[in-house]
Amino acid sequence: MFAAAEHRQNWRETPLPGALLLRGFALQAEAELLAAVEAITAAAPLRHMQTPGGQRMSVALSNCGALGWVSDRAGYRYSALDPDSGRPWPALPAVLAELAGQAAAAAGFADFCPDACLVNRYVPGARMGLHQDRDERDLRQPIVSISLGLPALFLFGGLQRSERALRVPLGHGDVLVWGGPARLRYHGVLALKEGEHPRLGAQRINLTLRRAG
Ligand code: MD6
Ligand code: FE
Repeated sequence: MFAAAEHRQNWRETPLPGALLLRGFALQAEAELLAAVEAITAAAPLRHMQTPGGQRMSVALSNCGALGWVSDRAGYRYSALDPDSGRPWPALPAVLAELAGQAAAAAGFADFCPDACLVNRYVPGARMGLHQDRDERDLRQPIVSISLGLPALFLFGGLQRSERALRVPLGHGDVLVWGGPARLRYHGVLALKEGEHPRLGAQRINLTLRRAG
């Protein structure tokens, strides 16, 4: 049991083969990360996209990097332009690329060089249904996921949607790297619980870095 906050810092776990959870790994760059999120969302405001089925997503999102993940009635895809502004997404801040590269290397993925960073904002009640990440060109490349703000329960399922999912708590500063045999696992996030984070208030921010193109 590593429930006490002081024991959760800098702890490594392997929830499933191909996945590495680095507890507290992002705290080393906390101030720069929060400033980066501010800058990105000032240039490309968080918005609720539509699913291909026409539902409004409860999670608000933005992107930075050469490619951004978007969803609308036509489907999911990566786009070099922000559909709201018609302009390129903000550049990927160096602090994000560096942190992601270090986390990926710790998980055995050398030379991870992300070109896309999805910024997701959850407020209490927001959730992400089970899905697979398969819009990226090279599925041998891992994904690095950085959690900030309120804690959430991450659902880590199997290769079929029906498989029972593991529940992994993700807190402020935790970094989850996954790839290899875990890359196509279904996953999601349970509805965020009410709460107040000292730095971020009543929200959770998730940054997912990928090599999309
Ligand atoms: C989230 N994350 O944690 C949603 N996908 O808010 C994802 O959908 C995700 O964290 C692929 C890899 C890591 C992730
Ligand atoms: Fe995902």
